[in-house]
Amino acid sequence: MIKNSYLQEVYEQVKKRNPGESEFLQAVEEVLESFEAIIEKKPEYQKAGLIERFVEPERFIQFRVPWVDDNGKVQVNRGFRVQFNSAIGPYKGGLRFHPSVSASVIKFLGFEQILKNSLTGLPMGGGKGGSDFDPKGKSDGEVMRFCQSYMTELYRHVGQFIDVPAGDIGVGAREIGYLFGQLKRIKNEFEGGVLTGKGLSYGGSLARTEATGFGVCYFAQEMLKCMKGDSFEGKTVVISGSGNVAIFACQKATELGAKVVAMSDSNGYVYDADGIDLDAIKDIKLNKRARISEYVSYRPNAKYEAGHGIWGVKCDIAMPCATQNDIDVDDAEKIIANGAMALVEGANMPTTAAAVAKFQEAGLLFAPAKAANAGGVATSGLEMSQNSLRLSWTFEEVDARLKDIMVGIFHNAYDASVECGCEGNLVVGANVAGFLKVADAMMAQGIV
Ligand code: NDP
Ligand code: 2IT
Repeated sequence: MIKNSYLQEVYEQVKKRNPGESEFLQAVEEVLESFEAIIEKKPEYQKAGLIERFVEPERFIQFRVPWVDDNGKVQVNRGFRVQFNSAIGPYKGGLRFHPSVSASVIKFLGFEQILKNSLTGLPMGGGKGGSDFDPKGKSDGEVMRFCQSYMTELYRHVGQFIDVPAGDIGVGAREIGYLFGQLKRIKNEFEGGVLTGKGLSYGGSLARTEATGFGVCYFAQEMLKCMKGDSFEGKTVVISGSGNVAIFACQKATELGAKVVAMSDSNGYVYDADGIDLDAIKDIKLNKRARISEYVSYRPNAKYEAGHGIWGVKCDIAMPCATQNDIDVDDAEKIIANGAMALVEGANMPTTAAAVAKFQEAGLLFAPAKAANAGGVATSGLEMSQNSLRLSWTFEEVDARLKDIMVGIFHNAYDASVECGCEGNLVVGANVAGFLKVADAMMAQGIV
């Protein structure tokens, strides 16, 4: 519930302008609620129409993506890119290929990205894009033709100083390669820093693949240490998803001494009391692009259950790393009843607003996505730095920078929560800390 009348008015306008866009409205409402903590101390923001401008994308692009499938049939998908805010740097954010992608999903992700990118301390504005294309079950040739068609429109809107896409759900190294190849061909230019998440042979950064999942754990590690004097050592962890973020969160949590006992995909979850065998998951998901149900053929003692029951598995630390609104109030109640101490968001907005409130009431440590999963885009920023320098850093060097950035984000968010009078509320802390830098830049640049 937003109480400040200026923020309320802005939110009413957002609702009117974006009818039915539930994910976007959910993200905006949470952020505006956090701004209650600062808005009365900053009357200049209202005078400059700052919040009205902040919630309206600078540009929203929607386009047709026609391509021909392996049967010779013409398929048409919808492509999007939102260029939300360029106050502190070129637009930056991933591309998502998933049938659920809509204007609302892209706008919520782009909006969150503004604050996340600001928290990294690197000069990146906020953007996001994607398509309702479903890569599942498509041949390599189909994925390539789709990517080429998508880039045949997107190329006019991107550039290392304009807008720099990367991966997200359904977009990994294969897709980035096809997108880069087509962009280079159209522009007749090898512009390294125009996409991130590139392969290592053509300008990618070591540790970018691992960065989001590793970063989630570095953030959680600092949070556990500073807020509870604790660590991952001996903890039981449940991770939803089994994609890029989930896999490397599992790897790092295990390296830090935890036991991950369950992982999932959109069909169901596996439970392995001995700890997830990550080589098996990597083989199933990265090599075979198959379903997680196959895990039981690698580990006969493990159990597979179809459906969404993963949050009923007892754990100390829950890490949703799949998609938005994965954890609702029922799931939250199960996690709390099972005695968990922390909820760490690896995916973007994986917890419904009502579920977040439950966790906070129950006193769990709560690490919000835009802080906890910022390691991916931070390392994309480091990839851009290396592209500009025409140099490559070692894995250890990139990983060390990533770790420093994640520790820094925790402390910025925590300190902001203290300044806002709600010590330990990292939702408010991350929103406010991310926003103040963007707001300062927007104020300095006039009414644009
Ligand atoms: P991937 O495509 O690699 O993996 C996505 C995983 O989530 C898969 O296991 C997938 O299952 C599952 N999933 C996707 N949609 C749904 C759904 N509707 N219901 C249930 N499960 C679903 O994506 P990433 O790992 O890259 O992304 C995961 C999350 O992390 C997203 O929220 C993304 O925005 C966020 N993120 C990603 C970053 C990155 O660098 N890649 C950076 C920061 C955040 P299935 O295979 O069955 O579809
Ligand atoms: O949600 C995210 O931060 C990402 N998908 C990563 C974006 C990026 O530009 O690396």
